[in-house]
Amino acid sequence: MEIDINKHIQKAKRTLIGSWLGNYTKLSDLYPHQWGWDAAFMGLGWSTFAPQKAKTEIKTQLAHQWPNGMVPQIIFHAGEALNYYPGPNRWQAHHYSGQDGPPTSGCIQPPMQAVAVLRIYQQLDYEEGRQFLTWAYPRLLQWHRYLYRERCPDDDGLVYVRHPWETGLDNLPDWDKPLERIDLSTQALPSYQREDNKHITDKHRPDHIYYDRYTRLVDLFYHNNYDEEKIRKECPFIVEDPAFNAMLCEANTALVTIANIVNRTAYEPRQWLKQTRQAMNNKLYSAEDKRFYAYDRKNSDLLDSHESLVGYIPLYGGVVDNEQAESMVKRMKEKEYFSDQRYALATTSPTDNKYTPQNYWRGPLWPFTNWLMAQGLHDYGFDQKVRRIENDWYKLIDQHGFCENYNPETGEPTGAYDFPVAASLFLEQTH
Ligand code: 9WN
Repeated sequence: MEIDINKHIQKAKRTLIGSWLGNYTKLSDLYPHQWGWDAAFMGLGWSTFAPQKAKTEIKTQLAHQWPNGMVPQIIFHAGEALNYYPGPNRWQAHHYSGQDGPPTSGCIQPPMQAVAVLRIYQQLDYEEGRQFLTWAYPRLLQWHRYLYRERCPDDDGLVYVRHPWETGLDNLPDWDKPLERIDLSTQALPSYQREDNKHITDKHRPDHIYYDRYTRLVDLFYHNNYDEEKIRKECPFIVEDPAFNAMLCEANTALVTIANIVNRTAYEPRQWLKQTRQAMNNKLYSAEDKRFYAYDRKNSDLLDSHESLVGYIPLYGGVVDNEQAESMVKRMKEKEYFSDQRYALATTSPTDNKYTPQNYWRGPLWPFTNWLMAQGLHDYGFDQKVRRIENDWYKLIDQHGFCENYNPETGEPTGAYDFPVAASLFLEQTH
């Protein structure tokens, strides 16, 4: 049966409107605050029919940037009032951020803001668009400077993450090895209460041991006063993630364009772009396996024992040449991402020994990654593959609505329902 895309576009708009709180979009009861890359993704969807709201979403987010330039993973607009774990009291970040206003968490997410800002500009009237860019540009520049100053100690263009939440792809099996290094035996972990599994069944969320590890990292950050140099020494999880760095490349490209529009020199973002692309290819790409791997800085080693989309998201961001793209897609087929047996794209490959089709990032299909992969595949002319992704994704929307993620075997929703980020990315993809 033909899917009525227009009907779903109207529904998607209603989902966004129903989640709008006046200055940002509430994601769900499960995630009742404003999130890092989600806010940028919301900006993309809002820009297709209500660019003013898109602008407000990003302005709200960037208004809470830390003085050191960091754009936090979560802005707790309602403080501790809404139940989310870990909330501001666990992060203790407000003692160190030097920033007024609502508290925030003390880590980051993939830097998709410049991409959103450029898109929003394109949808605004000329004068308003320029004003928006003029306002946003120095803030975006500060954000990227933070990443290259604090998170790129070798000055080689590769930015590291220090918590799985910073990748956005939280419990991929790729992160298991560095996480297992976290010693939970010697020192009792101060107690905490999870909130996520009050909304979503345990089997769809990360296991408890992961939350213990996530919490241990959060505690380590504030014990080190959010001093990045100290954290870098102490933290067992310091990873150069190819997906994060690919998004950074795309954001740098957007920043170069923005700099040109507002008549600033684009020297810095252009240099960053060149360096990061080069370093990704030199250090994270395996010519033998035809894919990227994350790099574990604590073990000076590639994290090459699992098969997940982190290997291929660098099709986004203009990181690879046509030949590489061709072999990466070939490998994706071999690893059953496009198999007719299931919906495309599982986040962790069905061939991986940790593939769990109902558990969060260990198998489920996510609109976030489907969108990134569709963008990347389109850039290299794999339009048939893009159509395959869209067909499966839209079929799931038709059957179940805008969900956070879906079981690729059965299509069953495995996360939040009526999820505005899923609706937003659908609006962007169909625009
Ligand atoms: C932790 C908000 C976020 C997304 C992440 C997704 C999930 C949070 C959580 O929800 O992570 O950041 O509590 O599980 O993994 O990608 O940004 O939608």
